[in-house]
Amino acid sequence: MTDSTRLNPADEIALGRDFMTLSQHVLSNFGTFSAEAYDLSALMSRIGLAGKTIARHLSLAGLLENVLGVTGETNVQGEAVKNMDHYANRVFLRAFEQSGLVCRLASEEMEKPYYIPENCPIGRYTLLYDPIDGSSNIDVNLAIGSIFSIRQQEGDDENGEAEDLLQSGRKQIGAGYILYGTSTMLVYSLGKGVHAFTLDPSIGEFILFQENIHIPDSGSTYSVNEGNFWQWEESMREYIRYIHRQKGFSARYSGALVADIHRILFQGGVFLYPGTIGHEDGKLRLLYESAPLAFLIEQAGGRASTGTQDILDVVPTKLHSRTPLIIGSKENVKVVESFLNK
Ligand code: AHM
Ligand code: MG
Repeated sequence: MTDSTRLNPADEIALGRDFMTLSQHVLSNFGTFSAEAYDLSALMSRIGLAGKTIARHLSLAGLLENVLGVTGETNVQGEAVKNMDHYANRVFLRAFEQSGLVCRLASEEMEKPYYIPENCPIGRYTLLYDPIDGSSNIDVNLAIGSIFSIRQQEGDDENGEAEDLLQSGRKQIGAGYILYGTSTMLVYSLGKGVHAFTLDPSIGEFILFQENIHIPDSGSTYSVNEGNFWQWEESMREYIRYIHRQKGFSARYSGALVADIHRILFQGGVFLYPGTIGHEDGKLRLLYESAPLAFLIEQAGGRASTGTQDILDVVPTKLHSRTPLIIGSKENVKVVESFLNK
């Protein structure tokens, strides 16, 4: 007689893998079945749903109308809004309507936070996000991402100015990104390590790819837009000249921060977006780009700095504040800082 509870070893392994889904992982990562663990598991699951919906839409770009191209509008940053920016922003809002989880969302594409009043009595969290990171890659079918940051909802923000969000990145309770690349991946941290998932489209689930990722302490990739060379401070130029003289370094810059950070998370190195003449704080926004990635990279054992201060200690003056970003392996970040602080 065969034991009806057993499969052959290969099937058992495959089944075990398929059942470590994102929501399951959040629960096991917490190690408790507390209300908070269930809330955050449900919240991550909704973020995953937004990612799946965006990935599906992107896979049909060029076939459907209004996936590529621009809407004709300009966002609060003064940038042309792409159809995908607009769509992905709406996807996140819809994913959290009637969820009871998130009272308020704030994103790169909205001047002020978006409230979901029916969620507020019980929704204890604020979600900050960049719906599409690397927008210039959309129309040429290259990798792009979404970035998210989870904070506790504090106060009632009566005037809608989100002043309670003007606090350092240490206030984040979770962060991560979704990478729409050759496969769709979701990487998250809730302050207990960094964990990566790959979307299996055939079952519609993010399945664990690797947990407790540790970024190498140093790496040989540097990722920066060298087209800005003459717009930088001399100290930054000196660092790049130094890199050019080192053996074995490779430049890798994709135009999407999420994709570049993903490479560095797994292989080591440093990503830089320094200030430029007239834009001393650089391009990247603190609350929903730099701070969440800093949270994630620190959790993986790396560092994120403005050049003079840890990114997670920077207090923004407004919702859409920008900051210079130097992020990656701790040894590489230290070398950059040594040039900038000479
Ligand atoms: P976006 O969110 O509007 O796409 O802007 C952020 C992107 C990053 O993904 C990328 O690293 C950077 O802007 C590229 O900017 P540049 O073209 O100036 O190098
Ligand atoms: Mg962005």
